[in-house]
Amino acid sequence: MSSKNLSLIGVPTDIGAGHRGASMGPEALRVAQIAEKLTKLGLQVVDRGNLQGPFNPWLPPVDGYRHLAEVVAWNTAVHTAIYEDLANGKLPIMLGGDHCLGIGSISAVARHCREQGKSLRVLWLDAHTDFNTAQATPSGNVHGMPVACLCGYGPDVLTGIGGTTPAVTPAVFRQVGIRSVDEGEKKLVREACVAIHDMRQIDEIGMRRVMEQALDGMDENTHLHVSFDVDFLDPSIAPGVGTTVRGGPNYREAQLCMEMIADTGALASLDIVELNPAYDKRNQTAKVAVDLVESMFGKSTLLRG
Ligand code: Z70
Ligand code: MN
Ligand code: MN
Ligand code: MN
Repeated sequence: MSSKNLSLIGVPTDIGAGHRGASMGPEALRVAQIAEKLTKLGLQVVDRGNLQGPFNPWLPPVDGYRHLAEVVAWNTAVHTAIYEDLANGKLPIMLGGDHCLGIGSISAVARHCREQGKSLRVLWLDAHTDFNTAQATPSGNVHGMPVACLCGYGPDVLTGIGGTTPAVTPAVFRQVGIRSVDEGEKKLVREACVAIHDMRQIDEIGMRRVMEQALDGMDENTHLHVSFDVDFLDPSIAPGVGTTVRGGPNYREAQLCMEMIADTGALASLDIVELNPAYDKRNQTAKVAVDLVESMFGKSTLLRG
């Protein structure tokens, strides 16, 4: 792990979600001592507090999007904060908030990489591909659309955040843990050729080989961004999310995944999203998420390193 300073940025909103409560995610991660635990690993951590944005009006979708104006406002704030941290040599960790915020964070990371001549890899840990469009979405919830928006499929007000449309090409993504894709979304994500490592592949060849594939082809010039949707994890260890989908990685598989991320030494930015304390008990899901984030930053269990 490089000697980068970590910066925590809370984004307390559920503006793109289908259930209320992800707005409490940043505080739950703080209560689970994310800053203290990362500091104990020898990292420099500064908590920048929370970004601000519009209240969630909880209205039905309009033209295929729920709360589009508010989603734009939050993502614009995220983009600015993450871009600024990266420009200052920090390693930003976004404490979400729902996954629509990945539009702001990853567009900022992509802009930083363009300006620095770095290549970008985005590891998308999620039960969902999040590749819906206004036409394909069953819900209108923008947290089901960030990957499509980042690839240029979406409304101009979202695809244009950061100034370059598309923000990224589908080739930067490696999606791991996928097990819930809507019918229309399946067609879109296949046509875009997003690299998907679904649960069947994890079952068949194991997390180790899946992660070897997902991290393959990176070099010293690669900026690795991890977008960690907590619903990636099996609900038996992570019930505190809006949408549980059974059949996810268990604790040991997830831990190996995180350890292999640490081993690359390339991790340069991170989103932790979709944690929903309203569905949790005794903050256990936040604790598991923090524990796994420690592994992502090099906490090793045994005689390695
Ligand atoms: C569904 C939709 C979703 C969570 C993403 C679900 C999307 N594909 N749900 N993350 N928790 O409504 O687009
Ligand atoms: Mn940099
Ligand atoms: Mn997601
Ligand atoms: Mn998800």
